[in-house]
Amino acid sequence: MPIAASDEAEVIDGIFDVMMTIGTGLFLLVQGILLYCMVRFRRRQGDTTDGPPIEGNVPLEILWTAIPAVVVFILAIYSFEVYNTMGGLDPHAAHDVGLHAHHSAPMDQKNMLALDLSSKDLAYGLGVPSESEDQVDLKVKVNAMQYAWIFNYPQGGIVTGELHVPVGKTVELEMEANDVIHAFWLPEFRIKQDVIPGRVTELVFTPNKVGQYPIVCAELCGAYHGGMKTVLYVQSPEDYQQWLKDNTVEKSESTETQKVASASPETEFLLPHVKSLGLLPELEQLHLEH
Ligand SMILES: [Cu+2]
Repeated sequence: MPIAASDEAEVIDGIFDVMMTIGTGLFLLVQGILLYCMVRFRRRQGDTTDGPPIEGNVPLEILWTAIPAVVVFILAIYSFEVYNTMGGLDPHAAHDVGLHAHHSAPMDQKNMLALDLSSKDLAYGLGVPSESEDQVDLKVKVNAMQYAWIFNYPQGGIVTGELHVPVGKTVELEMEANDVIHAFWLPEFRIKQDVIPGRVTELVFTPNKVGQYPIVCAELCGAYHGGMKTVLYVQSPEDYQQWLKDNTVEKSESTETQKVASASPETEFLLPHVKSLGLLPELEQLHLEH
């Protein structure tokens, strides 16, 4: 397994360990009995008789039905508990999310209607568990498109192709796709969520180790699906503040020169997409005025 770099990863690894232990135990038990029987009941030299005609054994059949049934029942309760602990039953209502308002790309009537209707529905994904003390410290909007991830920070007008988050803080991603279904997958955090056009999904997680982790698209989304990956930087609070400061768009700067944060050659190509999708609120305003 890759390292467990979030609080959620530890919960998931807990259930994985339990399943692995049960599976290994059953494997050894079954193979052990098999090997024992091969030796104990082997044909002896000179024995040409038939074996006893056994046509079934009710107690034995009850036993080997009951054991898996109990195992499955325990795992069902345990996994439901894990899902609940991770906030699977507590996603926010999509109408708080407000992602829909930012669409300025040309869109036909049918799509418009679909967006309107979906805004009344619940978001899917992982929220903050209602009984937990945690609060969301940082919200980031995520747009998925063939074949890139775009992250939109509420503070500082930051739009970036890489995700930066501070360690130990609870992060909420509000995700929507611009074209087809994608899936946001963080292997080191053990979480994955579909990202769907016209519908907001969310993920809440708390990174607990500073480092760089891959963000991978886990839903076959087209010819270059395999290249749809980027990096999650989990930073110390100081480094994160510094990154925010370095990338905050100056208020005085003209909207035309607004930059994609940390515009490396790799992310620079996103700029025209970001503009045409109206991801920058100021830009949206500009369109309305004309
Ligand atoms: Cu994709």
